[in-house]
Amino acid sequence: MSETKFERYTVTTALPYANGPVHIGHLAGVYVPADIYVRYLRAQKRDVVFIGGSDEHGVPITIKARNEGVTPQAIVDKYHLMIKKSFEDFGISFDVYSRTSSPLHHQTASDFFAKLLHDGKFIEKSSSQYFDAEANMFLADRYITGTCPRCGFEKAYGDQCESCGSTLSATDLINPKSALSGNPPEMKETKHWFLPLEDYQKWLEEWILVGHKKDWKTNVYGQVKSWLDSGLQPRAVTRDLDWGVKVPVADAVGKVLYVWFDAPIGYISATKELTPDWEKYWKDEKTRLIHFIGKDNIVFHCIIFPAMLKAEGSYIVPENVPANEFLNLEGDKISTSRNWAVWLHEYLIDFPEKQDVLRYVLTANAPETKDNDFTWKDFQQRNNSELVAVLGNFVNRALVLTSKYFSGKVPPRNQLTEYDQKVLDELKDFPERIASQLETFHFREALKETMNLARLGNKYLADTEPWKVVKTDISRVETILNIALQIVGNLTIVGNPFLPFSMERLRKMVGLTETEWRFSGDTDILKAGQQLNEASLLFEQIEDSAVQAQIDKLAQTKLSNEQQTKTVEPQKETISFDDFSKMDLRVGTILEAELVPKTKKLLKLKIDTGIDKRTVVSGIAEYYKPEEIVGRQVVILVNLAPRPLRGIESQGMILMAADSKGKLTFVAPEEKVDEGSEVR
Ligand code: B3M
Ligand code: ZN
Repeated sequence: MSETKFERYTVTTALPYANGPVHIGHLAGVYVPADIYVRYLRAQKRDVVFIGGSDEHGVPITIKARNEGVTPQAIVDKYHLMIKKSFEDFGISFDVYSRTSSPLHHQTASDFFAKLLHDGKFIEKSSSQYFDAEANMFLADRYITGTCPRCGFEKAYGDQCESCGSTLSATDLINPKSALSGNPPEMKETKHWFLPLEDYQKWLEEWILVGHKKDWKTNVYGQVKSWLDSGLQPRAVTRDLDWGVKVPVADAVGKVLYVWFDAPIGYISATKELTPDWEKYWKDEKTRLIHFIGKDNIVFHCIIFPAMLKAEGSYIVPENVPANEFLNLEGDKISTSRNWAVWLHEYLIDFPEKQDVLRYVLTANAPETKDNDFTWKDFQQRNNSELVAVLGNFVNRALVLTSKYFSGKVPPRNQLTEYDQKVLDELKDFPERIASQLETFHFREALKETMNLARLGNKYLADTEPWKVVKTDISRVETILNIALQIVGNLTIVGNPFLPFSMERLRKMVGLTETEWRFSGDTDILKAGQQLNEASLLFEQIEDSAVQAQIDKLAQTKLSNEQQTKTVEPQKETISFDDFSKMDLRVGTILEAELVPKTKKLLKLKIDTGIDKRTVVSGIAEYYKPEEIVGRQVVILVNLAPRPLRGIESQGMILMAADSKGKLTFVAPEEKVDEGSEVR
């Protein structure tokens, strides 16, 4: 299993934004698979650099800093250290974990931009952008709020409405306001540099659509294809902002490189930080460049960054981008702002020494081809019935029996039965199969195969029953345990990329030091006569109470989120009693109700007001089904001037209570009263 074309590997992982801690979604999508891959490559003695770092620029960081009244640098310092430490503690074995606020990165990104500028690779364009005169600042989309044109939510952002989920552009917002001063922004001309992506369209099509149809994941390939099919456009690579890598042009005051321009260059700066010999990892065709990312980063890594690298001219482009889909948590999208996540640093405190359990669960359930769900019950189940019951149990039985019958010395292998031979043959095939899954980024499958090796061992012991045979045939027991121990020995190698902490402990128990892949498949990996060390349990049961505590913690989060999103409208202007009494409010009974044709929200109601029976059109169809409300009493404003709605004259208005999310519910008398009763 050797790859002839490539001499070395550059493996990068998406640089997490340093504005919050890392959660299980990041881990499952990017860092765990990348770490497994790199540990495997190292076991194959391939030349590999494993690159990570924090992405410390971009608007969300400046917003967080402003909200907390600190500098952006203070924000990124805090989270960079926190993220770096939790990766270390979790066994993500980066060769370098850098950061994009470092001077080396600023220099590298700035030089990269300058070279492209010098080579005429950019177009310069002026356009009108929102500007806050009081703050003297151009406004990034996130700095503008206003009413969503789609759903009417009043606190939508310039790039997105968090109420209805629509993607917006800042100029779509109704009544836009600057988040800085609260004033309506003005439009002002500003100049930016654009990378004309359309110039790279042909080349990208050749390289990816033709060249990588077979070896790239279908989710990645599909996204790239749809971008290319809709035609690439020039993309702005600079921004008006005071946080980031300064645009290296004399008159570009207050302008920085767009975060998505500088961040991927961070991979290069980090490699420079790691080794003076960095160029061979970036500029030699014999290097295999692999980007591990989540699906939301595909366009940046498969189109924009490659176009940048191509424009620069001296770099290689990625050979594969095995992007994952998303991991949800307990059926809900993971969200930093809603605190809906399992945070790595908290996991490490709540489950000390259980890094491998989480690594295992996130791999076994990895969102490789579709979004997947993490649940605490599944976490417990996979620990208890897979890690403990299969892997841990097998290893423990093999070691404990060896200790009991042979004082912990590896017994010799005597006469083999056909079954013994078959098991040994199967054992020999495992490493190759696991390797080929790992080479092609099928980490779930690779892990499943690894567990199947432990299953093979369990079944072998169950079938051969050494604990019974021991009474009659000790020589047979020697053979059985020798074979079981060969499986244990092999597990320490093939299991190491997935479960590095446990496999290190296991290696100590059996006295192995090597993790090199070439020692796997060896049916004499543990030599007869070799003394084993004392065995201890590899995995422990996780009790109900431990997962319940996590479930409770999430329930608490949900509760406090609900409370936080409840916003109360401020009180309106004072009115006189006369103003109030102009309204004629009556109790009526709904006689008939039907959906207004071709609408989703409107019901046409026939109401007995006591005064008459009249038609009212009401926007409540999302909350009430027509058949449910016939016979109900409601409060109706009867002297509202009639108005046509969808061609129907509405003669009054039903009173509804509306919460901050717009949910409507009837206001009605507590007990049945006569139609026409006044409300006052
Ligand atoms: N920080 C976005 C993200 O964390 C971004 C990745 C940069 S990779 C060069 O999803
Ligand atoms: Zn909306």
